[in-house]
Order: sequence, then C-alpha cells, then structure tokens
Amino acid sequence: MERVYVGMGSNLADPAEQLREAIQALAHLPQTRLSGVSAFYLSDSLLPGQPRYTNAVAALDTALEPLALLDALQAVENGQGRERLERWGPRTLDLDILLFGDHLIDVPRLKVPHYHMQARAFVLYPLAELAPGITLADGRKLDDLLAQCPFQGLERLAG
Ligand code: PH2
Ligand code: MG
Ligand code: MG
Repeated sequence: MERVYVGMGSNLADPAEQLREAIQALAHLPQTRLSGVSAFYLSDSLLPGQPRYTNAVAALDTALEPLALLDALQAVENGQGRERLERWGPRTLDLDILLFGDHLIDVPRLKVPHYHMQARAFVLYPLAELAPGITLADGRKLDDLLAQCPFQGLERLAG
C-alpha cells in the first residue's frame, strides 16, 4: 500500500457539493482506503475572471499503480461532468495526485510531486492538516514550503 495525497478543487456547480461527492467516490475506489480529508478552503482562482474555488486534500492508502490511480481519478472527474475546454478553465472537479508514497514520477501524463504545489496555498495548507511535518520524495520539507507560501487569500471553512 502507498500513501497518496490527492488535491481536490471545484469552482462550478456547487463546489462544496462537488467535493463531497468526490470524497464518496474516492472512498469507493478499488484496492484503496480513504484515510482522511482536510477542511474545505475557499480562494480566488489563479486565473482572473473565474468563480472562486473550493479546495481540499484527501489522503488515500492504495494498492493501485500510479497510472491506474490517475485513470480512476480522471473517471471520477468525468463522472462529475468535467469538460476539458481550456487549460486552467473553470471546472466542476479537479483531482490531482500531489504525492504518491516516496515515488518521483515524471512521465508525460503524470508528474509527482505535483507541478507547482509549492506555490499554491490551497494545496499546502490542507495537505499540512493531514501530513504535518512531512518531507517530500524530492527532499523538500513541507514546513519550508509553507514558510514561503503565505496563508493570505485562503479562507478555511469550518467542519
Ligand atoms: N486550480 C487550477 C487553476 N487555479 N485556483 C484555485 N484557487 N484553486 C484551484 O484548485 C485552481 C486554481 C488548475 O488546476
Ligand atoms: Mg489542478
Ligand atoms: Mg488536474
């Protein structure tokens, strides 16, 4: 089993409900156990002119291989009406593999640790709820990334 952290985001069609639905789907993935979910966070889109995002991070323990998990996550995205029209366009559901055990993955479909996670408060702060003090597979310490990425602009929702 590998411990995997999945970033979740939505800014269309009742984002919090999209994340709750996605959490149920993650809990039912084959060969996988859902081990935890962070609080939900609100933030402005990185690209201007889009609705605000709701983001969270889920922790999974899975026996799936990385690309099999990616296929399963993309099936969940598609099942919740994800349309791939433009890069970084608004979306009903985005599920990104942030970390996959101690693996460093660099193939065309999948780069782990997730590209640019160090610059994204909406990834780092929910991740830190589930995995405080971890060191990434590439040697970077989460605490150092947090220290360089202000909480500013994030709104943590209760519950
Ligand atoms: N995802 C993006 C682009 N911009 N902004 C926020 N606040 N949250 C996201 O999850 C997000 C984004 C592309 O994946
Ligand atoms: Mg994303
Ligand atoms: Mg994505």
